[in-house]
Amino acid sequence: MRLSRYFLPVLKETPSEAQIASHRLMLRAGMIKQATAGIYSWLPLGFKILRKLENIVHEEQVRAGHIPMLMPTLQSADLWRESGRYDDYGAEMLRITDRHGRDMLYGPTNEELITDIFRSHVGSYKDLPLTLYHIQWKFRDEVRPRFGVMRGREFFMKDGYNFDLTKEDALHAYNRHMVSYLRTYERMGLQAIPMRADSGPIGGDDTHEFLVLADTGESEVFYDSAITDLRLGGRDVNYNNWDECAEIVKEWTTPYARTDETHDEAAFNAIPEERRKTSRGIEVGQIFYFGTKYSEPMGATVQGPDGKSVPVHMGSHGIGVSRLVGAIIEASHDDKGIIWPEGVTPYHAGIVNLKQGDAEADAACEAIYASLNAIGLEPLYDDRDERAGGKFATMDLIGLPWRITVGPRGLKNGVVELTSRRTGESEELPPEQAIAKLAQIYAGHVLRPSL
Ligand code: P5A
Repeated sequence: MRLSRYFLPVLKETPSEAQIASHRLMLRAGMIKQATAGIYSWLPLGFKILRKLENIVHEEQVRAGHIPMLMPTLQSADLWRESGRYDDYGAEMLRITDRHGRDMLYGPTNEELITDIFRSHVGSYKDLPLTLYHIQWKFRDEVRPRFGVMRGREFFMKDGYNFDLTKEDALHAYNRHMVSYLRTYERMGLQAIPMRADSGPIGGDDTHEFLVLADTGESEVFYDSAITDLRLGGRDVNYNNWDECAEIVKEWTTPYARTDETHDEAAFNAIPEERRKTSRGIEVGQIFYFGTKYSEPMGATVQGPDGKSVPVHMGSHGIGVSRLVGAIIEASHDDKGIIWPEGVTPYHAGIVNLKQGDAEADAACEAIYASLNAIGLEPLYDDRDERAGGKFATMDLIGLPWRITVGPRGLKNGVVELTSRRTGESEELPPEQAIAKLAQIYAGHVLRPSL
């Protein structure tokens, strides 16, 4: 992409309404624009990152054997009356009446709708286990939408639902989801810690939230610092191996880690003092096992091997995809702007032409631009006729992890400058070597042509 032809409305001033770094930086970097309280338009740069995160979520879900589909945003109130949640859900549910006077709602979650699909089409235990998921907009009329996309009213969520014959099968689905979520966050360059939590309006006894530690998080969390040393390291998990999944879950859930809702002071105090940590956290996902809470009232049953009809065991699993954009920025920024991890960066490298209009500099930039594209990387070329300082400031603000700076002085010696956004360190290299280095850096990442 050439910056002169892109739509990147960066702001010079810090918007006064933004209280936390991610909100401020998303507005300044031209990623989002508020449409109305808690509802945002995703401008091209923000949209590109949202799609990248969505792709990673899809890939990890499909890898775990879960099946993608798409349900609508608007739902009929009737299904929610069947489960008993229409009245329970309260003011957070946006209720709408259509022209025929029918009660509708903008879905805050999809347990009812998916249970209706299941009961309409599945009748035998032989069709189990089954996990369906989608990534779709949700609406919750939050009392205090704030912090930009972190607590929006409209937000983008991956929600998955497992259907199993027995509790034991459903607990494997729970473990499988926990492991797939750990892999997902890790690919996004994040450490999200599973913490025992409260199930709230979704229900059930077994639930873990995934929290990214950050001072600006809305939840208070208590944990054993030993948990922050754990890594999956991209481990290629075999999801059909129940023991392998259970072992990973055990490793990640044994150290104490809880949100304030389930915090147990006595258990916390049993940890050696130097490992006892209290912090704030951003909830980027939550998984639930709730047994037959929905299948029983809604009649989602299957015929078991003995011919008897039994309600299925279910769980649901959510990832806050739009919230993750803010969470990654909270975890990775500095005074100058965002610092995208390589796995999610909207463009792999920026190209800054220090002397636009200079035949040699322009030609060198064009050649680098073409070479990066040819190896499947997406460069963002700042080809505007602007001062170098302004170009650097924009690149730093939008946070591409690597920048290639091209100027007549370097070209005289046959070199360009390759700079890391994270460390600020620069190296002078011939253009081919800079390209080869970027190819190496991104070798472990899936490079898909993205929007
Ligand atoms: C699990 C999937 C559920 O809704 N039903 C289907 C279950 N869980 S949840 O914890 O309530 O939400 C899942 C994740 O969605 C994100 N999230 C939000 N993101 C932005 N703004 C909001 N107002 C908001 N509310 C929830 C969180 O990341 C949460 O973990």
